[in-house]
Amino acid sequence: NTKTVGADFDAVVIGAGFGGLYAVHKLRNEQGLNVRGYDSASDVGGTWWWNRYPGALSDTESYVYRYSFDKELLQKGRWKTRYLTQPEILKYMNEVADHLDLRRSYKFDTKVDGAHYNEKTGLWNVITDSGETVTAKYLVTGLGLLSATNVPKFKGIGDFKGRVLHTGAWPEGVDLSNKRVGIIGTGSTGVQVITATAPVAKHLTVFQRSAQYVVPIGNTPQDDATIAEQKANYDKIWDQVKNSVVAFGFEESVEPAETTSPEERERVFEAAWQRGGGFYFMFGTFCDIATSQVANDAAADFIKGKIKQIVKDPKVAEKLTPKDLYAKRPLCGNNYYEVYNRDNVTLADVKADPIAEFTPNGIRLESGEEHELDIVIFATGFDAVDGNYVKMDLRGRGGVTMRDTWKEGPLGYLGMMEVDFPNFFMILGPNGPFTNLPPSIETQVEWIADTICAMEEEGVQSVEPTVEARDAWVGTCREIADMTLFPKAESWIFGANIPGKKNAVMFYMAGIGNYRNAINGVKDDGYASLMRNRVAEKA
Ligand code: FAD
Ligand code: NA7
Repeated sequence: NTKTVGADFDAVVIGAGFGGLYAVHKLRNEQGLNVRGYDSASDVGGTWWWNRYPGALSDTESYVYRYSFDKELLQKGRWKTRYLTQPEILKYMNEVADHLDLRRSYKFDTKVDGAHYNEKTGLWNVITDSGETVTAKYLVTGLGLLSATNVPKFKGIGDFKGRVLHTGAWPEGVDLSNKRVGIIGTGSTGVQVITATAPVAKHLTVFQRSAQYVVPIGNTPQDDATIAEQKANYDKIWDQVKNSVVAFGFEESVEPAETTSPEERERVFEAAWQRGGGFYFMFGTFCDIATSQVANDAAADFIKGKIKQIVKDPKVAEKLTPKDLYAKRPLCGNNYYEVYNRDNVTLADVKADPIAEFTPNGIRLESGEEHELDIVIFATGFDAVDGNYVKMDLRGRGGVTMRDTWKEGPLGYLGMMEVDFPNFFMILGPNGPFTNLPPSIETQVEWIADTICAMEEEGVQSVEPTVEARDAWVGTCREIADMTLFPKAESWIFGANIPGKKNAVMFYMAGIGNYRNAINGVKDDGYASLMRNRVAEKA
């Protein structure tokens, strides 16, 4: 019962994370389209299928790290703590897939190697590594923006007798207890895996390239009364989230630190430190930490003071003290700096003394110092945002490749579309919102589903953005990003973590509320910024 004449499916959806699953639900269950899903993972979950490392959890609070649309599951749900751990999120996503009967549309353990648009048929040819090629009118990609693992190359790694693991492709059954463990990387993931490993490992060596600002996470148990209140106020909560900036469930501060007295700043920062939460510390305390040097210094100095107080060895404290701005993805952890007071933990500063090579027994630094290890964990992050897109052989009109279109950095219209790629819809593509992600994913999937619905109703054969609209959107994203301090810090947010990757704007940083207004404006305007080909006009 495919509606598109001559196609195997109306739509192919790649990915079975939050994005892909919701897209299959909207297009298949609500719009009656014939949909095929693919994921290279063996089951649903996306990020939460792959990232099973010890300590993995979401640092968005439990009641807003979920879909807003499914009230039935919400009423059944019971989260134990303020944040959900990886097994809890994976369980939730399995419940969603069961509840909406999504699995039957998927082929798992199947990677999509490429997708080519055929101008004659107006269909996408989707090529998989199982040897199957299928055709579909619409291609919806939920490939994940933090999904393509970044695995740095080190000399001698093949000689290492121990085990090497990446947090983003974590196998079942790894036992770190009583092992000599090395962890490379101290980003959001590193902080989680470090704090979880230190208490169980025989010895932990942390290889830190950049020191980080880490505030407490505050993962407290959630009592029944709090959960009952969250359930009762659900509509109000989501209304606030979807009209906010970072969509984390708290009201962003409107008070500037610049004009606040030092005593009051200290009081506000201390309260936020006690409360916990990385995004809260950056956006819930004052409104100008991400934009004003003075405010940023104030927040940074407060955290630096905490490091000095917490870490007993002044030399270690110095190594842990960041030298750059507080303008990367804000981090939080469970007694992170306290880890370095433990007798079984060593901090290796690999900015001062870089990793020279892996040896059969461990890692040798340039100074000659060798760390003997049984297991090395790469917490080295991801080729973020466009990584999975340029890995695939994606070809649009006239055979133009996505790799080529994005060779100077990823572009994208509204974070969802690209010029020369008709009927191609990305979930969390480049230049989408920088927020707690499930509400942004829902926002985008709903817009994509509405657009497809309008096309079907009006007999539109294909849509794609105009060059002018795409360039204007990318320009807007650049302008907004340049109003913040984020471009001045080196991180994955601008592609700085991958050697050779061009610095590019990759997010719309004006918040989810403004983003929703912008994309709904395009819809309300009758999609004037899109080129739409009608079947009748083609004939
Ligand atoms: P993903 O969940 O990444 O799913 C993408 C799927 O696409 C994957 O399963 C992948 O196998 C599949 N895929 C990709 N390419 C192909 C291909 N060519 N063929 C077949 N399948 C393919 N976000 C927050 O908002 N708050 C948090 O606290 C938070 N914590 C995080 C912690 C970790 C450790 C990580 C890695 C990410 C975190 N994120 C967090 C971001 C998280 O990725 C998103 O919240 C969300 O899960 C993204 O969902 P998605 O469906 O867009 O992509
Ligand atoms: P991040 O934030 O990119 O962190 C990766 C870490 O790995 C960071 O400390 C890097 O140091 C370090 N790194 C990367 N390559 C190397 C090499 N070659 N040598 C030494 N150290 C290295 O990734 P995460 O997984 O922690 O977090 C990404 C997002 O995913 C996060 O926002 C969560 O939402 C989940 P650097 O800072 O570049 O000096």
